[in-house]
Order: sequence, then structure tokens, then C-alpha cells
Amino acid sequence: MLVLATNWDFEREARLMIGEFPNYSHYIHKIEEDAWVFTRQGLFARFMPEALSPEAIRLARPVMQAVKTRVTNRGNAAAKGSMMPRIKKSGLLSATNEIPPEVNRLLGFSDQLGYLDAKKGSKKRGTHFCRRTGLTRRHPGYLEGIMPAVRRCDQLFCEELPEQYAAQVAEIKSAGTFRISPAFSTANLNRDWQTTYHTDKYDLRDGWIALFALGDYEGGDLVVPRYRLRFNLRPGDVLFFKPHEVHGNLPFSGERLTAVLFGREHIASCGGR
Ligand SMILES: O=C(O)CCC(=O)C(=O)O
Ligand SMILES: [Fe+2]
Repeated sequence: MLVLATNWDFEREARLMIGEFPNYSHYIHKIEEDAWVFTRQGLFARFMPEALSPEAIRLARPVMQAVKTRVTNRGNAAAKGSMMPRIKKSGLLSATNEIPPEVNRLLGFSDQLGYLDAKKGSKKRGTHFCRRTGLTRRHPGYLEGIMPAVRRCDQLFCEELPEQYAAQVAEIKSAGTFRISPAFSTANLNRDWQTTYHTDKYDLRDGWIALFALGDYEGGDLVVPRYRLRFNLRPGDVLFFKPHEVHGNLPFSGERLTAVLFGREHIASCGGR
């Protein structure tokens, strides 16, 4: 087991690289074994190779392979300048920005399972109301397929990071059934998408995520430039970390499927049922 305490801290430089691709000069520590990673700010990551069972992998993989949604709204993770005004049917430019089809065709696929929160304080229905994600509604079997992997991640989170787990569960407990497990409300599924440097949005402010990978690929390591870290995430591995630090992927070949389990920022205000 590796216990790494790094003193590197390139916070400002990392922020400036948002929207750019990681490269091989952005890390010093390459992490590929069971590891705890500490920074000057405290515990940052817990890496657990081969943490998912063959059965959990077998059930989750077809669901993750079925993600067909193009990326239209994650501009930072898609590349600098990728968001631009939508062109309305009238030919005029809309006030809404999106990644246009000509650009998103070059990216991978991404969609969400589980639950979405309402904007804080919003009483409006429609997209402002707590609800299942569209993918969850359209394909009721999908969530079931990833649940063994979700339960395993939740259990490891509880065992390995008990304090952080207790805080996260307490924070979203009142969301009740708007959760996929005690600590997570939502799963973001990515297929064949090399993210540029970004921080995750819509997450609990101080939350932790579980990231796991499946598929058959080479490369795609997750780089965290602030702390000069590179995680070599192989199929079946689980990485717990704080997604408000800038991170992105190195290039890869093959089929790379990842799931990010997290708590939506306002999910607690949904109220349980
Ligand atoms: O696929 C990965 O390794 C990272 C995905 C990620 O950072 C995200 O979806 O926010
Ligand atoms: Fe991310």
C-alpha cells in the first residue's frame, strides 16, 4: 500500500489550464497501486485497484455501453471555446450557449442515472423540480444494472473514509428516496470521452465522488495538475476524490467507460418520500 504525502501545490496554474487537455508533463506522481493521497490541505484521494466484483462489472458494462447522449453542456470538460450560441430555427443566435453538433460529434458520450435536484428555493415544476434523470425514466432497468457497483462503492466509501462518508450521508439524508445509495444521489456515465481539465459542477460543495472505470482500453489516466498526480485507472478500479480540484484525462484508445457517483448540490432540499 502506498501512502503519498505530496507538497506540490499548483492551484493557480491548474485553474488556468481549465478547458485544455492534460499532457504527460503535468504530473510527477503516477499512482497505480492501492493508495492514500494526502496534500497540504489534507486527505485528497483514496485509490482502490480491482475493487469491483466480476458480477458488478458484468451487470454495469452493458448499461454503460448503451450511453448514446452527446455532450452538449459541459464546456470546460469538452474544450475551451466549445460552447457557443445555439442557432435558432429562425437563423438568429439564441441567448443559450451549447456545444454545437459539429463539435460534439468529435467528443464521446455522457448521460446521468439517478436523481436531479431542484434549484435551491425553487417551487417551480418542470425542469426545476426534483426528479429522476431522463435516462432513468426511459430505461428503468439501467439503474438496476449499475446498482451492484454503486452499492460496492458506497460500502467502500463507508469503510475506508468513515468521517467523510458520515458527513456526506448526513448532508443528503433528507433527500430520502432521491438517492441511489446513502452517500450518492446520481451517477454520471461517460463513454469514450477524454475530458479536458475541469472541476465538477452541481456537486455537493465539499463532497466526495467515487469514479470507476470499465471497458477495454489503454491510457485515459486521470491527471490532477494542482498536486501533480496521475491515476492509472484500470477496469474495475475505484478512485475516491474531491472533484472540485481541476482534473482531466490523458488520451486513450479502445472502449473506455467511466461512472462518477456523486451527491447533487441541492438534493437534500428535495425531501424524502
Ligand atoms: O472519465 C474520467 O476518468 C473522468 C470523468 C470526469 O471527470 C467527469 O465526468 O466529470
Ligand atoms: Fe470530472
